[in-house]
Amino acid sequence: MKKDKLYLIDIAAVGDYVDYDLNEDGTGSIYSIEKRDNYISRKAPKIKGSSYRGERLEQIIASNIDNFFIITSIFSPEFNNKVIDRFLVVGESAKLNCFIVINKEDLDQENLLSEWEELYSTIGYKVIRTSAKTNIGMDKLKKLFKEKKNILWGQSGVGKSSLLNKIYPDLNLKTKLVSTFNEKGTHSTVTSTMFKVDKNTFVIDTPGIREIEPYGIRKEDLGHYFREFLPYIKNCKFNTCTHFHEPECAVIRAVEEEEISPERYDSYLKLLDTIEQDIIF
Ligand SMILES: Nc1nc2c(ncn2[C@@H]2O[C@H](COP(=O)(O)OP(=O)(O)OP(=O)(O)O)[C@@H](O)[C@H]2O)c(=O)[nH]1
Ligand SMILES: [Mg+2]
Ligand SMILES: [Zn+2]
Repeated sequence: MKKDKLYLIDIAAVGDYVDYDLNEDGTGSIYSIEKRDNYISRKAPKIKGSSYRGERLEQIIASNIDNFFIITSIFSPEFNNKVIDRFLVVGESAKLNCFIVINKEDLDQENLLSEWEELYSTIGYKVIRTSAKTNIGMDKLKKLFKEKKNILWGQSGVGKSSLLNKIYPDLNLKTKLVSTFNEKGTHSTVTSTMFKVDKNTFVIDTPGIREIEPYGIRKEDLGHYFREFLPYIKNCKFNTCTHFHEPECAVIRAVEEEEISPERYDSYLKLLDTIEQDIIF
């Protein structure tokens, strides 16, 4: 379980319950923030003011969420399983209900993604193919959103705002034309906003990001956020096993016996490599 951290880039986040006073001119002050049931975060991007004594700060994206929709696309930007696996680690470590949305389905003429779809479904994730252009999957998404607090997060340009506009046209969110969309990423959504779209249904549109680095995860815990590793982890010889070089590692054995996908294990190793061991809690 992750702990509340000392060093945050922002004090409050979308989804927080706060005590506040509002002035007549619309400005106000927040006095306190209620304890969060859960939250998702990442390491703040490497910009001025995003670190403290060399330590990257935590950026909280949203709190008190029911459903985490990881939005990806087939092209523009191109599908990348490594990115999904990183978002899944963020979602799993926050103990959220994670869904994988593969958008721009209209561009998948050759059904390129069926193997990925199968892999993630086998692991136990619900994968929803959508197209904000042809309306595929819109009903499914709308049903899943119902009576929940939902966050849509993913890389820039995958179509988060477009999907919300299709389902809830009144939102009228800003999106970017394909012709002007720059893969290096000028973002069309610039702040995270929560919308009440129904009596008990909320959706949070977020600015897309270029990179996702989970915050505050220890090397020996990372394997727990790869759901399909869980049945094997308890059989590793060492309970601090990082499933990398240790002898008698049940996860490595499961990869060798093709019970764990080599792509997922590769994602695991790459993430393991990015984790600094001396995290301040
Ligand atoms: N072909 C196709 N294009 C889509 C689809 N969904 C969105 N797009 C296009 O993708 C581009 C980016 O869409 P946005 O909705 O702005 O993407 P976003 O994820 O909200 O981007 P940021 O706000 O920057 O994070 C726009 O040109 C959309 O028209 C889709 O299903 N199919
Ligand atoms: Mg957007
Ligand atoms: Zn192991």
